[in-house]
Amino acid sequence: MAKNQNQFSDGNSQNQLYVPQPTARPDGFNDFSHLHIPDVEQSDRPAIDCSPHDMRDLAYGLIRVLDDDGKAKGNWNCGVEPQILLQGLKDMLLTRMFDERMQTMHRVGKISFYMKCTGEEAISVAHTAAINFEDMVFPSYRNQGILLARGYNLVDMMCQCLSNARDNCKGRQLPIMYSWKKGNFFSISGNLATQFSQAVGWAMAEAQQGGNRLATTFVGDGSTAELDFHSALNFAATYSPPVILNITNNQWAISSNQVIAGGEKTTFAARGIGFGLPSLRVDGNDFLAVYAATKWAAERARAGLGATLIEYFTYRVAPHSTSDDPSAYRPKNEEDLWPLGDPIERLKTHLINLNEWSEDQHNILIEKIKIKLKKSYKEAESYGTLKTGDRPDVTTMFEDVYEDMPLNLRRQRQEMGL
Ligand SMILES: Cc1ncc(C[n+]2csc(CCOP(=O)(O)OP(=O)(O)O)c2C)c(N)n1
Ligand SMILES: [Mg+2]
Repeated sequence: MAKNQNQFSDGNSQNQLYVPQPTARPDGFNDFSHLHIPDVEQSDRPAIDCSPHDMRDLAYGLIRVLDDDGKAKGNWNCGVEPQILLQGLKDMLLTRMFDERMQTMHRVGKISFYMKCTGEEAISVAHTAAINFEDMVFPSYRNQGILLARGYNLVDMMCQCLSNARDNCKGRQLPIMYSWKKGNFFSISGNLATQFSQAVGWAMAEAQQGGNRLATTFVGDGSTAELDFHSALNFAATYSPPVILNITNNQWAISSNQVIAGGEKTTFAARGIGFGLPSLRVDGNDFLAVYAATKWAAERARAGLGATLIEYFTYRVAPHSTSDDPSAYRPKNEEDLWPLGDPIERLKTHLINLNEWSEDQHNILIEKIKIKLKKSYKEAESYGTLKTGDRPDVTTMFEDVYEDMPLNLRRQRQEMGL
């Protein structure tokens, strides 16, 4: 390899350390023209029992259904009923507006932290539409769209972020680290990628017990560098449990570009090939493509054919969290140049083309969601905010982990005089 600006050495040895760099830094310009975006009609749709070896190209291409004019085309166009698409549009819009509302609540000091998923709404929402409510989700922290698409109570979601008296996590979790048992949504873990092995283990148990539910789990591009990700793939390939392993490649892991997690020389979907897993790379901003790929993986899992790895190619439009400032590490407005567009706008255009939707209906929906969010927030705030209201009782911090409290915890509680 020729020496270039990414290579570092102490000057005395032959060896050089290569450190990949993002395409552009804040003082530069990135229009993503280096990306290869294949035509919508280019990807084959294999049978669900296709051997992973015979479908390797799908890990390097990009499954797309919606073209630039909002028309559905190609082998992955599975003719989804308009009702499902309309519900998807509503859920994506609710997700985006929920995020905006909560971000504002952070700015005025009502919550301590927030994470938006702007630009990534189709991944959570279309995926949820393509599986069953009974299927078990092991999420990342950027999958609030799954909760909203499954109909989780808005007030409960807000109370978790407010860490108030109605917070079902009793103030023990960071805001946005939701948990919804009845919604088959496993508690979000702050330790990146642990959910991958948990999902595979859960799916192995489900298979062993002869159940027909599947597990689905999400990690980010950066989190694929964690060992849990690789051990999960190994177990998933070995035991063929009913699990969908999803990677959201939104190009960034806080300030580290996806090249630092190994995305420069291959795709994240291609990680599956070495393990013998069927692997798909999908346009994450295309609701219909996410839906079709998920359906394919779910059918495969339910037919007893095992796990599928899916990479969703997208862009993290918002900062990593309310603690982050992307202007320190990426060009301003890079998100506007993302070549795969905005998932909400793309589905909206498609539905307008089908005469199933209109600009007027869209604007009315926005107003309705605004009112619903305002009303829900008012109610949530009545249970307290970061600065006001009741907190869960301090004694509760010893509860809920063990059925019978072990001696060490009982002693600690006594030390507190309780
Ligand atoms: C094991 C572990 N290492 C590091 C962190 C700190 N951390 C939290 S989020 C994050 C970035 C993850 O990026 P990515 O996986 O791409 O997901 P995204 O935020 O883009 O959705 C890091 C490094 C953590 N929470 N857990
Ligand atoms: Mg990321």
